Amino acid sequence: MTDSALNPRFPAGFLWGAATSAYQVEGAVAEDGRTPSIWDTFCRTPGKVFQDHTGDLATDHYHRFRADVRLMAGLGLTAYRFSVAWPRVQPTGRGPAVQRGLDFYRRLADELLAAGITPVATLYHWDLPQELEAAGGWPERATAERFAEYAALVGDALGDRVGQWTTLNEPWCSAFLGYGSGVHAPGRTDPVAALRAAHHLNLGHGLAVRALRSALPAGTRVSVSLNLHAVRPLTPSAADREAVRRIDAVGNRVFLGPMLEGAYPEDLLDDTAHLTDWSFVRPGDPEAAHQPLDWLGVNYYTPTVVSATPEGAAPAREDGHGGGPSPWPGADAVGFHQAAGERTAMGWAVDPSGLHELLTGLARRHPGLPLMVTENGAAYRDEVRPDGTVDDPERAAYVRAHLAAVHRSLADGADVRGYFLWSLLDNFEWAYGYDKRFGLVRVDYDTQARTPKSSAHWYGRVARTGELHPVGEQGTRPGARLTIKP
Ligand code: IFM
Repeated sequence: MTDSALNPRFPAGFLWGAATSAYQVEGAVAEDGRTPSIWDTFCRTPGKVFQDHTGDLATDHYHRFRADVRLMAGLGLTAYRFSVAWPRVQPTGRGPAVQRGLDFYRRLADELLAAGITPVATLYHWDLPQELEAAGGWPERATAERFAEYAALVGDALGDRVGQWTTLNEPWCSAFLGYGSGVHAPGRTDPVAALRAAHHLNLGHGLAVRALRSALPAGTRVSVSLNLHAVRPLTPSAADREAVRRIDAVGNRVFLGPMLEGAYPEDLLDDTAHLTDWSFVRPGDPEAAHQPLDWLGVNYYTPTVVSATPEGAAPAREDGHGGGPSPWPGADAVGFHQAAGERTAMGWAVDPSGLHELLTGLARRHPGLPLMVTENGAAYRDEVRPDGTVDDPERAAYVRAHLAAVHRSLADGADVRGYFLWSLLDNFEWAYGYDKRFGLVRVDYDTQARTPKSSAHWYGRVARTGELHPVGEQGTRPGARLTIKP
């Protein structure tokens, strides 16, 4: 048997992508009319971000996108998922669009199409215009309405070039890390504001899907990307299984319920009844959030292990900094634990079975709904060798194991259409600043030189062949070993 007969093979047309988001890579925060987002403000609040790092320059993708597209093409990637910066195209969050801002995304999409790479645009990856936060932010209904107007503007401008869209990236983080635990912008710590934000993100998603559908040509695919939690009990006890139910409600079904089924789960309403009566949900809202989707984006990194009591457990926060208010309204008594085994530099356990569990679970509950892994990847402490190269077999092994889980999910009936590795480039990792590197491509932050790591060459080979080669079988392509210097 040849090697290739042993390698799992993915279906023809499977999208092999990498992902980024605007604030994490673009830089150029004050160019061409862009105004501050909540992340610009948060980064300037002392103590919120590692060493007070900011996204001011990030990876300078705004100016270097052509070289970055060449890198992707050189590797053999077939899709690129990027996000549109709301404060770049509609600086105050209302009113007409700024053409210079939209032009950047037009040029980016054109460059991708010319290189044979499918553009996948995310409308919102956490960079709310600061003016909208000043007016109340996501806890206010008006923000959902503004989001739909923004979606229409972007859809009108890019619909002729971009055929795949996702409305929100990880609304759980926007609502519960942004307004609950406060470890993300805007840094508020109010559980009721977090629940209100979750609802207005659900509503904003639904209104934006409608707005996109009327702005986009027929056949355009529209979706949302959720960071779903593969929740497991620490022990088989009934109490720990009850903790799983609570976290599944406020971690997953708070979005899956309205978006895919048109209703909030009754148990979530009961768990949080001591905090709010949910009267901010108006009649017809859950139905408005429930719009037909062409696929569902799943972002997955590590499982979530919970117990009935917090004793001996890590604080109920996902960012690993410890302490502080909980991002889980109605689940104060739940303890969080690290899954056993190897960890990434984020301290997250490596466990691809969680991805299989999510994909096959969704396929069972929502038959006929195509799925896309819109994020998966790992931060490691990469070392640059004296010759400037980076060998990161642990990242390739992480990705390979998760791709094997995707392959098993396909065999088990999940209709998975593509995989987007997080991330194309080392970039601004939110509260961790530039301390954590998720990239396939090393970025030297002093010079902005890009160097594909060994994982990039390995992943490129997988993308070019559609086969899950063993780690270490890199294969090369002209240009793929290139270091792009500033
Ligand atoms: O960097 C983030 C991304 O912005 C959203 N999903 C998780 C990634 C890694 O933490």
